[in-house]
Amino acid sequence: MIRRYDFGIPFPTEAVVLDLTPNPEPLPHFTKKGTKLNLFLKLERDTVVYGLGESNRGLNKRGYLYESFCSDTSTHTPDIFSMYGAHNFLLISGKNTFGVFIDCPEKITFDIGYSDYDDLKISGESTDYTIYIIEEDNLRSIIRSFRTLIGESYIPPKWGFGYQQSRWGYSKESEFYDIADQYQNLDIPLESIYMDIDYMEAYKDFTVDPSRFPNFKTMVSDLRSRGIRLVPIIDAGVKIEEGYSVYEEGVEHGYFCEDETGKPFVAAVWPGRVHFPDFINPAARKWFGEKYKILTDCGIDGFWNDMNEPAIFYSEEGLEETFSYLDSIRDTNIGIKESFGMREAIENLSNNPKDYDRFYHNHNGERIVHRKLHNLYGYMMTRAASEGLHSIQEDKRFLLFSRASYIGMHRYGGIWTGDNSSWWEHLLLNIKMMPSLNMCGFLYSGADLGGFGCDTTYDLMIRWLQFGLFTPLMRNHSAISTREQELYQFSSTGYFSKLLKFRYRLLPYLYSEFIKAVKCHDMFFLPLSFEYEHDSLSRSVEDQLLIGESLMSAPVYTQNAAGRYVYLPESMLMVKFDSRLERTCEILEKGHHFIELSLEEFVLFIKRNKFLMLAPEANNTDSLDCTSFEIIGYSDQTDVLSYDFYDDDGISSKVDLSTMLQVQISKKDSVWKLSNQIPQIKITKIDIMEASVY
Ligand code: MIG
Repeated sequence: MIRRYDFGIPFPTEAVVLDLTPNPEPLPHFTKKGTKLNLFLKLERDTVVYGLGESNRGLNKRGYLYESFCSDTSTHTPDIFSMYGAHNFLLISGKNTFGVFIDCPEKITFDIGYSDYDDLKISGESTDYTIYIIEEDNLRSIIRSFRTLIGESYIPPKWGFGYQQSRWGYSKESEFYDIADQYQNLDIPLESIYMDIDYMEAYKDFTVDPSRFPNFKTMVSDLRSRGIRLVPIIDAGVKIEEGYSVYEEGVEHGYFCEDETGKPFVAAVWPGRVHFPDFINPAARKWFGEKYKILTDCGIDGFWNDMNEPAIFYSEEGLEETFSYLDSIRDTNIGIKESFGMREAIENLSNNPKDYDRFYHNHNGERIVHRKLHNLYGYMMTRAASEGLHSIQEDKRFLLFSRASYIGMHRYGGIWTGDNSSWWEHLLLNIKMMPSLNMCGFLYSGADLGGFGCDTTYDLMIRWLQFGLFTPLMRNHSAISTREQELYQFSSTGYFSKLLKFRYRLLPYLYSEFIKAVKCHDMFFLPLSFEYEHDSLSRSVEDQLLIGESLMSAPVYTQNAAGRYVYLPESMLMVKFDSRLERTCEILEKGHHFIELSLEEFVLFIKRNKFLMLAPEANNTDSLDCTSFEIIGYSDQTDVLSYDFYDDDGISSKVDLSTMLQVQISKKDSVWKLSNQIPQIKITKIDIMEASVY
């Protein structure tokens, strides 16, 4: 059951797709004070609070403070409150179990047992918001219900599940060919190479620098014929430059955000001074979205949208304030106070929340200050891109993901989790964040594997990839001037080749589970507690995840580990892969186990009476054979096992579960065989471990 409560005059964020009538009764569960957002709830000692999508710290959010305020937070230390996304959904699991979604694009603070461990406080300045309360029988049904409310998640093309290579700094044609050569010469799979800001001419959106990319179209098609796609970045800010058509059209039609006086607002990002397209205005959205055609006409079919919180290096007003402060102390005897003051003045130039009070959106002729709509900006930019791409080719799926987001954007694109660092802590954060993102509708997602900031290390890269094997977006990305981390930069290229080929063996299962999760409003990554709700130990497990209906992953995420402890809520089949990706299987009983795993080993688990279909190895999705499978599984006192397998051409927009195949195997005369006729697929080998044998 979903109930809606309106307060003030909520802005139509279009976060939800169901048109519910507001409930006139008082808001249940919470104590509400005043007209500003101010909710209070007493928590039991063992209440677990899930949710908040892209946010810091644990899977259980209890004990800390979080802000929903899309922020360009370059260093994700444990003390930060906001990240790039604003996902105002909580799932409270205690004596009263329910979901709550606060649909409000302004900043919101979630004090989840931080000021007082037993209190939950949700507050904000806004007087206009909608609250949805979702109640169902169990945690997973609450999520399904919430996801029905917010609508079906974005589906990428199948190639979006391949292994992708990115780095800030690739800046000329020869570099892209070189990356492709290095991967292919070493037989390491590669699906795509990303084009970061350096491909543009002076960081101008929808341009390709002709001096560094003299034959761009040819390059795109050459690489494409080798199975590799290029994925360019698009930034939110549009360079102010006479003669640059995007700038001129934007000014002419009034498509940019305006300052107080009605002139296009000036801020600075990579190109220097820019204007921000007013993505709140549908006409501006349409205009900007159609610009993607400039690149799709060159053969591009994937994009990532960046800097759309929006990130600001400085505003004119901010510069003015900084310079006048510096001038004011120039002739003084600069002491401690001024010395710190100077540093602060410079630091406050970028991403200063004051700047969000300095520009305005046009909403049907009504001027609304940016701060009140802040969390919608990245959402509406990505919506513009999605609608634009759809209008370019309606029947085709494009790859699209964003940095900033709000619930609702999950219908238009995925997200990556921004500028993490090459720290072991961020591998763990990646693991914990995935199910939270899924709760909020963001299924197509992943972190910068190997870490974006700082220098990566060989062992971290390996452990991160071993987890990345399972994330829908599997992209290695790093910052300019950090240690290079393309997989050929390390010595054991043979291992990386094997490991990534295994990603392609898994890919049909991942894809099938992903699409089923989208269509059934379900999760792809699940915390153990969502499946084993009555197993109390499962409630505190945050470093193991269920992946679809058959698998559990238990990645190693600590330096120098010789293995790890794993908790099994029921008996499972342990499948351990060695450095050659050869496997050994063993049935393990419910309980705690220490699993030895040297650096080049990892483990996955198959649940009771489930199996996994593995495709043959491949180096990209073009050459991936999704019709021939090996089956590994675990049978506990049953002679029949089945799996609903979904597959399609991976590119057309129509995705329909009615084409799903039921793959059923059964045991006769102690041999497992496919029991139904499925002409579309071939099963080459069946390897089922039976509990009775154990
Ligand atoms: O201010 O385009 O998060 O992935 O490599 C940095 C350069 C801008 C931030 C993105 C990152 C990207 C980088 N960008």
